[in-house]
Amino acid sequence: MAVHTILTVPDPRLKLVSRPVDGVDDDLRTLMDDMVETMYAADGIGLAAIQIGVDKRVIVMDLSEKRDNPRYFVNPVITPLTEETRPYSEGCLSIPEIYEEIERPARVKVEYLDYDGNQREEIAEDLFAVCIQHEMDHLEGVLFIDYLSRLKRDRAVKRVQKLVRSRMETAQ
Ligand code: GNR
Ligand code: NI
Repeated sequence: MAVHTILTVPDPRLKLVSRPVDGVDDDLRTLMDDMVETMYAADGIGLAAIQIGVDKRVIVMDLSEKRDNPRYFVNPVITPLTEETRPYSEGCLSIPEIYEEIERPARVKVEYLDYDGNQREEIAEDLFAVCIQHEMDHLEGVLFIDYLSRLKRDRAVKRVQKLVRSRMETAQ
């Protein structure tokens, strides 16, 4: 298993529309294992493959307290189940240290293939609903800052660039 570098804005790869996967095989499971390890190393609750530069429709997530319940979503499809929206202060590993309230549908249906390639369907609410919609957006090349005003978005990108540069200097 391997921890990968997480892309940050304004990396153009984060704007790509990810491609559906043919099916779940051992190569894809290796990618999913690496994504979980990368997500844990970065203290995230979710990760889309494009965040490590792979344009496949694959998401991993772990919403458990003990970080011992990784979940895998291949070729996910989301259907909103209500017009009711909920605000949540979102962050993103590709936009480090920026948090903004984003409104999303409160309940969605999620259809996907799991780690073993089995078709599954479930209802997402609360943080699960927030996170799966945030990750689905990554598969479409959309980031939560795209819902903000241009001024706020541009400021966020500049802050991230500054942060990433200062982290680079610290690492040298
Ligand atoms: O770790 C993450 N936390 C988070 C908090 C609120 C709403 C969404 C998220 S997802 C994020 C990890 C990430 O960037 N996934 O794409
Ligand atoms: Ni994100």
